Amino acid sequence: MSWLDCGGQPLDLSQPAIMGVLNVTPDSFSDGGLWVDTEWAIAHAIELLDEGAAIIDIGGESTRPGADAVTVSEEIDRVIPVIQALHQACPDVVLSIDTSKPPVMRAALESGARMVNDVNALQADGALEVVADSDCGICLMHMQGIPKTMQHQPDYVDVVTEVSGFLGGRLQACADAGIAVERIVLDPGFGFGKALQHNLALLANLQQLMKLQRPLLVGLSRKSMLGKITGAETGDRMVASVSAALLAAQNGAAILRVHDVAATCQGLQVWQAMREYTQPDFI
Ligand code: 8Y7
Repeated sequence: MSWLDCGGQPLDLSQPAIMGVLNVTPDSFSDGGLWVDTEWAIAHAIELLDEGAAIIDIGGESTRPGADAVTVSEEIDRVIPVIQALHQACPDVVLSIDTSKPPVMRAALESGARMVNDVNALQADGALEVVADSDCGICLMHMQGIPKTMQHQPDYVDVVTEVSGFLGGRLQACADAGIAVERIVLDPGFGFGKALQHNLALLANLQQLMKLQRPLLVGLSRKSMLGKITGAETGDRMVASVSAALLAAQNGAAILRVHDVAATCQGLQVWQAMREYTQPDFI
């Protein structure tokens, strides 16, 4: 369980790996569309890699609460030039395509992406087939509802059991489609149709999701739950984000999806030093 098969190459997960967020959207909620230009996107990706990211997650459609959908061609026009250029500049880096649209997945995989990050867990028509036809890594995320309305009234009887049940079902759907389990990582989907108490229940009980026997990816970076807890605005949540990432790592998360890569790496170094001291056999 300490590696993920991404495009035929193992991604080491014996220590938590950092997935750096690269938004190529004009309306993305925390970067405010700073990185819309291809050249700037590439420069930012290289910065994230230098800071310690193992994966770059490239997204062309904002999934922030209330965001409008974009068309397939618009999304392709935004992300494909960035993926092609990054693949050429850094062929060994794991590039992840953040999309729910099968044609965008296919175009990205053909351009060098080695992972699909789907907040819709491959439920779109044809999505399972695109991933089954390739050898990419795949992140299956839980969401209740759709981005436009998901935060209106999140509703669960037992959020941890329900998220776990959903992810188990999608794991089975992948197995039925012929996708090797070694390629799959699971994500509870913090903030995707979840109130603060649901997010906290999931963070505190990540171990329960580990019973599905797949590595966990978590995205807590700059999210509104951190704003609710601290009162800090989106651009001022780095300390809260790093703290949340460390708590997730402590509770078993294998991949941390973050905006502030350097700060998260620094936090992880402290956590790892303590872990190596207390559990030398664990390394
Ligand atoms: C997540 C994500 C976002 C997450 C995975 C944001 C695309 C909102 N959050 N993908 N995407 N997990 N797998 O805050 O938590 O960046 S978008």
